[in-house]
Amino acid sequence: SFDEIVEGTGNSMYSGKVTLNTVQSGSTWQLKDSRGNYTTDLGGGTSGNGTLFTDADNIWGNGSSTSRQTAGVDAQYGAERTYAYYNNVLGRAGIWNNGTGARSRVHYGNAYVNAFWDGTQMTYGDGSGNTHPLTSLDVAAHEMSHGVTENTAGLQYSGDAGGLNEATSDIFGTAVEFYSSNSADVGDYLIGEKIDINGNGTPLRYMDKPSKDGRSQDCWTTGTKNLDPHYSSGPLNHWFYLASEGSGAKTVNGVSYNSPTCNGTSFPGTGRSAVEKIWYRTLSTKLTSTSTYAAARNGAITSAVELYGSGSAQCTAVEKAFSAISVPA
Ligand code: ASN
Ligand code: ZN
Ligand code: CA
Repeated sequence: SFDEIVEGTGNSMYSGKVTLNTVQSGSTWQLKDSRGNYTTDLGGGTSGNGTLFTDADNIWGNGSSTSRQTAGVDAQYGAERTYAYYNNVLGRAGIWNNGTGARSRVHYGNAYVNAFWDGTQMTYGDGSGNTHPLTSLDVAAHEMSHGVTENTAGLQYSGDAGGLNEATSDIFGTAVEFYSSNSADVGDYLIGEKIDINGNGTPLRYMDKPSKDGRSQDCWTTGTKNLDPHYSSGPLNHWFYLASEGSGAKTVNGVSYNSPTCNGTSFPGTGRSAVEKIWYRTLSTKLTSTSTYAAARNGAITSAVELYGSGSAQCTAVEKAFSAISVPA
């Protein structure tokens, strides 16, 4: 018998009913796509590769944590959509740019409230009460983007570079969410709005005004380098929002934002799609492991010139947005 790639149906926790690419092997299906992205069940363990999810009817999960397949559906959907985004939008064939997918492991530990990339694979905890797996699309794409950063600029996880590293994951986590926007999970400039990690319905991070989380910076300072990367990411997240959407109040996909500038300027955005391409070019051709916010500014402006020309609206927005987060020329 031959294995065959087919289309399956997933009842996800956070993204509604989704299409998955699965492998049919005789009369069972595997949670695996044609690139080799696949998802395994750790069953509460914390080591090993886990057990590949299989199914008898190619309809996966029930949209709730009462089915152990459900977290697998969201993780696999995240891997497939993230692969598709990098491949189709940025021309990168996956994390390693060699056409191969990655393993995702779910049900890590007991009530583990985190998800992580470890250099080879994705791992997801089940969240508080084992009922809120950390598998929303923005979080999954965030974690996989750590793999992309590791295989491009190689930004270290401390100093200014640590903040650039974390923000890069938030930027592409958000880009993948917009790329796959549906009624269950609309594209937004919030991180982790579906996983209720704070227990009160608030998201983990806000790109329009990062300080709304109570810890992240809106504006770069000489002290940014001393913060945890999840807070020194604030200025670059703010830059991405400002360059894309512009300063001030705006509603996108029904979500309202109000983004202040650090220098009192007002300016329009140039659209997310250009800013994503500019930032990916910066990450993959301009930055190194110890790059600073100043290097990010210079690299992004050079990338915008290369992609869109000097004096282009895209270049102007990138420049104004860096000045607006207090990274000087
Ligand atoms: N989920 C966290 C992150 O991607 C894990 C970590 O602290 N590295 O940033
Ligand atoms: Zn991260
Ligand atoms: Ca989001």
